[in-house]
Amino acid sequence: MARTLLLTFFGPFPGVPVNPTVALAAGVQRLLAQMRPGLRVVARELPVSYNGSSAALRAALQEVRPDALISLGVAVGRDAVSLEQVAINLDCAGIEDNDGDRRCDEPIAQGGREAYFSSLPVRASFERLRAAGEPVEISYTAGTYVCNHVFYEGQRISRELGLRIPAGFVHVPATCADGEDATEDTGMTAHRDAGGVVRDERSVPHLPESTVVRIIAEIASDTLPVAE
Ligand code: PCA
Repeated sequence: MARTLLLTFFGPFPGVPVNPTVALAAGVQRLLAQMRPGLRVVARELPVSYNGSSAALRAALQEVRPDALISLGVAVGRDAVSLEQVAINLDCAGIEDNDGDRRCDEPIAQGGREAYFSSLPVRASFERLRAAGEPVEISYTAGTYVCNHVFYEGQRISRELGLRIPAGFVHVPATCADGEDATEDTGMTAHRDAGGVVRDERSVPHLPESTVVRIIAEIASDTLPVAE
């Protein structure tokens, strides 16, 4: 039976008028259809909302019952694709979510575990991709905004639904079309709470979209390897 990957992505949020994960998810779906024809990829947009993302993620997990979950988000200012290692039980950001909800030091799940580690093959994918010269890193904070929230909820809700699946989060830098100037201004703001790195607002690092698509497809393929 074909195995299924649930790939989630986000739309715009304050400071990010165009979220690169929309195009990346579509690109990953296309590339995996070639690379791994036996793998079914369901891509779903989640709202950039604490409550809304939990509800949408639960509905998607219940409906799709995937064999793996990879969630994507942008962290403006980073210069490598980040395999996130740890999700923490905390919502706290200086910016509102898209429902106008601003949170400070609130637990995601009252009485829930303080943290979850990614169950994607983070170290193995990182080592393999780095050896191939790809711009990747392991990150130990996914921030405290909606991306960390979704990463935490992916772990918590999949367990609650009895799904024993690899689940994790990949943060991507700003992207540019292939061949475009990699430091072109995109009108994006780097928010530290959203995993961003605030250096020089005028020179946000960008990676070519095709590079990021390739890296995410490789991570997906490592997560659900071809059955023996
Ligand atoms: N990045 C934000 C939320 C949505 C997104 O793409 C974050 O890193 O929290």
